[in-house]
Amino acid sequence: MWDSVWRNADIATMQPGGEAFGAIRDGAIALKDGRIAWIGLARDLPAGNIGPETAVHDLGGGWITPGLIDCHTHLVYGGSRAHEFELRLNGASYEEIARAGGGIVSTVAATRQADEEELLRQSERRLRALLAEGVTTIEIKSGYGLDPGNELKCLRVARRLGERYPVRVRTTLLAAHAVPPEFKGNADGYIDLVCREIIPEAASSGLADAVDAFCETIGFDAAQTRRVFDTAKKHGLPVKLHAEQLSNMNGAALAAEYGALSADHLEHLDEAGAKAMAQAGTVAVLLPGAFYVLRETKLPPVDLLRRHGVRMAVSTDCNPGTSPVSSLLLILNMACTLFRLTPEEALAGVTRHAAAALGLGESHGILAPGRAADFVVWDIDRPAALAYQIGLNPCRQVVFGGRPLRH
Ligand code: DI6
Ligand code: FE
Repeated sequence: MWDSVWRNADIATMQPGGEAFGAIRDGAIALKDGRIAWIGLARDLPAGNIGPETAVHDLGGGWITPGLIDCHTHLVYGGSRAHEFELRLNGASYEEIARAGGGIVSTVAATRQADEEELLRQSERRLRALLAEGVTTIEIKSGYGLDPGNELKCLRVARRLGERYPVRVRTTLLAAHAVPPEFKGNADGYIDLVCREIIPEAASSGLADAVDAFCETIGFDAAQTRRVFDTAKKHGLPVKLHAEQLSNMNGAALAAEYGALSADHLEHLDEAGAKAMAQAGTVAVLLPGAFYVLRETKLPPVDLLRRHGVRMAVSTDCNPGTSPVSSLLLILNMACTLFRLTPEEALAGVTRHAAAALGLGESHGILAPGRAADFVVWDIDRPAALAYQIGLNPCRQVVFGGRPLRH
């Protein structure tokens, strides 16, 4: 017997290749043990599996989508960078602030100073804002600790958020985010520490699900990135990369060479990088929040990615510097308005493509039998409304692992 049936709504399954959004008009979903047991037209629902214990929910209209997936966040960090927001409004560039000891390094001080409980308290309010908008899976990076103890502290906080809230958390070690003050001028020495201590400990403790790096003029170069990737692979961890954000360092091609789950930002991506990503199946994670906050002018080459069939995800990049954004619905709008994605591409970017960017492409991000029963009921008249309206959260009900959440 099924645990529950949800009917009398339209369903955007996000299955590719058929109807737009994989739509099933006037559909029904049946759930069993936290998974989807059946999905289809309500008129075809096999009644034989509905027993006295089956909870039947008549939704009275609206749309159902897969639970939203925010696949690139730096959500665990201490402090605020609002003062830098003011500096940038007075003309200072992101790079200038970083070189003057601000930027990532200033958040590092605040993150190191905060103990685990305080870091959890500061981070959970950002998580709660995302969950209120239907996020059911989230990636959370480290990257503001920049030493073994503090990097693992950030990953522990990320894991604890997944235990404390109804959300699937995938953690990513981003120790190679910036050179910490104690290694100023000695990036290679810091990469030694990352490879000899931090990655092995993050892997052996089970605290990291993947490893990331910031390959950029103000981050790490290709050789240093390669060392991080080699160590990650040695410890059985998949990789992803902040690539081509402010310049072209052929980071996307390097990520593709390592079979990276994703290459992220990509404003400066060229055709060679797009081709390499397509061949490797590496997902392009587009981050319009950072583009908007930095007032970038170089758009990521969406047409190039389309032409080469590179899957595109979109995400908040929630971080205190370049994307202090805790709204994935706003990012949907920015992906369309700024990057010219279609609403269907944008919604795929926070469902099936975001799942693929986290290595969850076989189990999440599409509503189909056998997959996770993570979905959202929205008060909208069409899926495009999720990208269209700003500041009006149409989330009516979230179901996580088959369990309806109190809203
Ligand atoms: N690129 C970004 O935009 C963020 N990290 C990265 O590698 C910025 C993080 C910060 O400014 O705190
Ligand atoms: Fe980022």
